[in-house]
Amino acid sequence: MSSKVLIIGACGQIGSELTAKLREIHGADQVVASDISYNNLAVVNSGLFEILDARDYSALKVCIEKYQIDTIYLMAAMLSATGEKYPMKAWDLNMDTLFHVLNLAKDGFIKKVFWPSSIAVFGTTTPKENTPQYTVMEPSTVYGITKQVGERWCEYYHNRYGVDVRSIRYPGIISWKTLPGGGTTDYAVEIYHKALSDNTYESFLSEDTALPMMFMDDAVAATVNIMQAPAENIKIRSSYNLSAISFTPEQIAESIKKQLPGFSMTYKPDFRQAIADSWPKSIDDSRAREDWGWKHNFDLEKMTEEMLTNLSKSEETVA
Ligand code: VAH
Repeated sequence: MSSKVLIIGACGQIGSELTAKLREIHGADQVVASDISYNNLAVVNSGLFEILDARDYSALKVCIEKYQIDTIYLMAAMLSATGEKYPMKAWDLNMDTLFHVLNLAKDGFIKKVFWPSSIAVFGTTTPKENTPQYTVMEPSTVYGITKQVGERWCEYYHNRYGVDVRSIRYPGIISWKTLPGGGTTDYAVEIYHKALSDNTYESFLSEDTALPMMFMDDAVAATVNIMQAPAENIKIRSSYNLSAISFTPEQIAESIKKQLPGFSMTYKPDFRQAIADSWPKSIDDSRAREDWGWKHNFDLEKMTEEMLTNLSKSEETVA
């Protein structure tokens, strides 16, 4: 029986673009997209799709057996800002789904797992510049705590049960196809939409808040690369640091002004400022580059051009 891929959380910001890429690589009939609702019709209508709540172990197992799934990308999670509003829901969603998938792998129902961690695993006591792969990790958000604990469990299931689980610590991800939801780095997506619609944007982070960021195409490429790498090359089974660019709201605003000279920015930090202040400014991802050949393609200027060009086209389409 041919192998099949299941993406959990396929309608989300990363899940939706990862689904498109995996359908391109494996063929649409080899990829099952799933989510708790049909809230991304591009994903739903372009291949196999299932309504699936991965907190329900039995439902997840039925889906795996129905399609003979052997690889799972677990992209469902409650992100940092929303997680602070609903701590126990964030813990339940982020941890229950991970345990179900790891146990299905341990028990031989699936062969391979991708699970996203985040630079949110780092906290205020972590070195902020060029944050190393191994360092102090005292996350102060529920989201970051779930990612830190999740990394420990991934490494444990690999070492104890031989589970082939692979993970990367995503920075903030910027994309134009699907809006993000509930993240602290979401300002870096909203700003492009507002630049085109209003020619101004009020940032909920202060102008000098540098954060590690990445354009979606690089994030999807990294995800595919780590999953296609030979198992022996994946020497870190907690999660790999990953980075591409680091910028502040002021710097992204300057990048936009080069293409939209009339654009203006204002700043009104909210509760997400404290979350951002607890995270690194830049990341050392040399181990990902050494072990499985990671390299990024998008710098800030190239990302801004890509975002404004595609959003303008999509808004023209909408108009
Ligand atoms: C968030 N976009 O803002 C996510 C990400 C590093 C940030 O994990 O919560």
